[in-house]
Amino acid sequence: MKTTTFSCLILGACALACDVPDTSDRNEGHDLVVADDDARDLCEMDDDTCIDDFAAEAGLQHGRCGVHPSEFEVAAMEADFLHRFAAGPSQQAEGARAAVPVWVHVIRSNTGAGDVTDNQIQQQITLLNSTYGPAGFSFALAGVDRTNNSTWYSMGQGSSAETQAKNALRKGGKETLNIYTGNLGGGLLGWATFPSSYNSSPKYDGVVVLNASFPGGNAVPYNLGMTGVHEVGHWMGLYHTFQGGCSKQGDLVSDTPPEKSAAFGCPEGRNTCPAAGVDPIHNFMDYTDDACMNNFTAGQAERMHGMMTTYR
Ligand SMILES: [Ca+2]
Ligand SMILES: [Ca+2]
Ligand SMILES: [Zn+2]
Repeated sequence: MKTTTFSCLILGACALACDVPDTSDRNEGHDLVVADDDARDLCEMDDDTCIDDFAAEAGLQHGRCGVHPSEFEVAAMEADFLHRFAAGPSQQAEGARAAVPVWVHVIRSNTGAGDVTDNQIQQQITLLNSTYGPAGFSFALAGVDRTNNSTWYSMGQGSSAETQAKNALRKGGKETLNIYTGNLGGGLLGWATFPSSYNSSPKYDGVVVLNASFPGGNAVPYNLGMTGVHEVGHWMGLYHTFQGGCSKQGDLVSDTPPEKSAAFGCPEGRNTCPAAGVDPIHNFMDYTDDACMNNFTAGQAERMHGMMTTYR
């Protein structure tokens, strides 16, 4: 375990500072330029709670979703966001935004196995509209393409297959949501890039979703399309509700009660942090079953609007 100093440039950025074990690959999904060595040195010496939170988060590396930024990466993203947000919106004023254009890239095996039907895709778009509508967002299908490539079909997060597929298939600019489907490696249901990584890696921008998680797929209990909803949440700038564990900063959204670790199933009344409020197990940004998820909070909606006007 090493100790270095992490400078607090941004309000709240150091709330999670701790020393954590020297593990690698905590997060491979984005393109922030941060030194791995700096990512770990963040807790008060012997702060067991802090260290436990980190361990819990690291243990979820291969859970429902592959998006697990370290606290250092979160701090870097928040710094970039606050800096750009202060400079004013890059895009349309709030309220004037058109529906988010959506390209769906269905990747199948060499023999064409693993298709996602047009009907399933339409159901996924409908679900995005019903789940994000209350937050003030809408989505419109811009196009669908289908590619047979067994290597891409079984892509893992951060793999060269992922890079190749995205370089070949991505459509549109920063405003366009690109969804890639396949039978993903690592047992993951999906992963996504954050808005702040678009500038440095535009071709990499987008979400990757397990084909069987689309509405009507066979990934029970994750086959109602909520993986798509969840991953798009990351694409629009949201963290998991359990980001940062019980720490004060948490997921950078004030009206989602802190949660020590991901919730699975639908554990009604779960309460893992001393702070007020039961765990937000019905939130789209937790890990619960699709049928258990039903909301974004007002704070999450506000954060997404800030992210979208700043980056997209
Ligand atoms: Ca919160
Ligand atoms: Ca609580
Ligand atoms: Zn996630």
